[in-house]
Amino acid sequence: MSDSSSHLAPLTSLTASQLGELALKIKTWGQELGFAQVGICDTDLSDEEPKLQQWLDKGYHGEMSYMANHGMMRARSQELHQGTLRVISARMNYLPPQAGFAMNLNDPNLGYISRYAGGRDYHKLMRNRLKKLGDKIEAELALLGICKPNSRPFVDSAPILERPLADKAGLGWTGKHSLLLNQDVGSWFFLGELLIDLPLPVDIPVAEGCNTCVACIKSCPTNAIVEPYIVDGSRCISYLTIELQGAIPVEFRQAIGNRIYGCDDCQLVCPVNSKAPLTEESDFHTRAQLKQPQLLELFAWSETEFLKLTEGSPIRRIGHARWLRNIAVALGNAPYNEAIIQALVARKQSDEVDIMVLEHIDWALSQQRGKQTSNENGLPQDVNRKTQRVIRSVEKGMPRDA
Ligand code: B12
Ligand code: SF4
Ligand code: SF4
Repeated sequence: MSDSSSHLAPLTSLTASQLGELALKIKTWGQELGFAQVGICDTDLSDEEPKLQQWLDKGYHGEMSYMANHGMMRARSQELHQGTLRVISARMNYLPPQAGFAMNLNDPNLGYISRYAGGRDYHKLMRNRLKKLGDKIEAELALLGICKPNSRPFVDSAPILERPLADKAGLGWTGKHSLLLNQDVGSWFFLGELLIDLPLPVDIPVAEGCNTCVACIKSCPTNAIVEPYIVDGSRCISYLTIELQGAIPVEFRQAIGNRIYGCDDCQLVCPVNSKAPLTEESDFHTRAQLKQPQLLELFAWSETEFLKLTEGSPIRRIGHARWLRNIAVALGNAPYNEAIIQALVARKQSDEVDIMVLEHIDWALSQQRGKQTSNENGLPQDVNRKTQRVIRSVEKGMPRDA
């Protein structure tokens, strides 16, 4: 019995004009599947390899050992998925409606959760859509009598330099905060890729547009943007509250303020984000219980409640202990309040806290008691100044959400 695919012509039989038409269709299908933009680039990231190596040599990955594993494969998509000739890079907007940034950052009794994390986890949703894009390409080629291409979707799930690929594919430029941003839409988007063995025509990168602006560098609460375009991951609040397994170094605790899961400050002060569109995916809307949440309420969640209320959300992956650790730090940073002291003391008795969390609770208690005796209620001036600058720029630049 003959294999039906044996009647199909090889991929190499595609003409340049057929590949050009296919590239245009891929972009239209991408938008139909909910991506805001799709671009195409080749796999050559050899310019990035020495920069990635330097970043690792300086230890900027902290405890994120996955960043150092796999050698330079991260910059070599053709090694990650054999036969890859092109990367189809796609971005999806995630800014939820009623983000309420200013109100949230201004009230130290509320917990601030990065706006990418208040809804459903993006990984699965985007990977499924990229897989569908691959299916559409396959179906189109079948219509042309051409055999199946070899493609594979990725979203932050494998050793791959997503941001430099998206930069190369023309989706935006790399900002001084190291994220990708786009003149028309800002930076509130996720990235994902479809690796494919088709020699599609590539897109042209866009010119960098930060010019003389340094707002993100000046506003970063922990000075994690150590040079333009270079983030010391081990100082970033996103790392300290999400990636770091153990204790949060004391030197960063006050600067964390009320940010209990990730941080958006470098994007909040970015002038290019003033035009950012809201997401079209209701899955990325912030869940009711995570909108302007009271720290004391979140701190009272048992492990069972935490698991139930964060089901399907990226927050779940940090687990209950790190959740309590982060909230304890924020409670330590809140103004003196007897109810906070009582909640911290009560948590110490619960069997849900381990030694690591206990140490953070003790730190928070010492901060609260220090404020009780000194009548000083705020955080150090330099910490406050930066947060106030972020709040002012949200109020000025994003009136819709302030
Ligand atoms: C590890 C990681 C982190 C780490 C380290 C951050 C970092 N900047 O590397 C931590 C946990 C801190 C983090 C935080 C965040 N992350 Co993150 N993260 C990643 C991940 C998994 C890998 C990034 C990476 O490869 N880093 C390695 C370093 C070496 O790469 P790099 O920072 O881009 O460094 C390059 C530049 O320094 C450049 N360079 C050096 N010198 C110069 C000079 C010039 C002139 C230029 C132009 C460039 C340049 O060369 C280096 C190598 O390419 C990617 C997903 C992925 N698989 O790619 C998501 C990703 C980058 N993160 C993302 C997001 C959304 C965030 C947060 C906003 C989340 C939050 N709200 O808390 C923050 C933002 C912090 C920040 N300013 O970077 C998105 C970014 C989307 C976008 N619009 O760009 C990604 C792409 C995930 C996704 N699939 O959407 N993240
Ligand atoms: S996410 Fe926050 S801590 Fe991290 S680089 Fe941006 S401003 Fe700094
Ligand atoms: S804040 Fe300024 S320097 Fe930073 S990414 Fe935005 S435009 Fe570039």
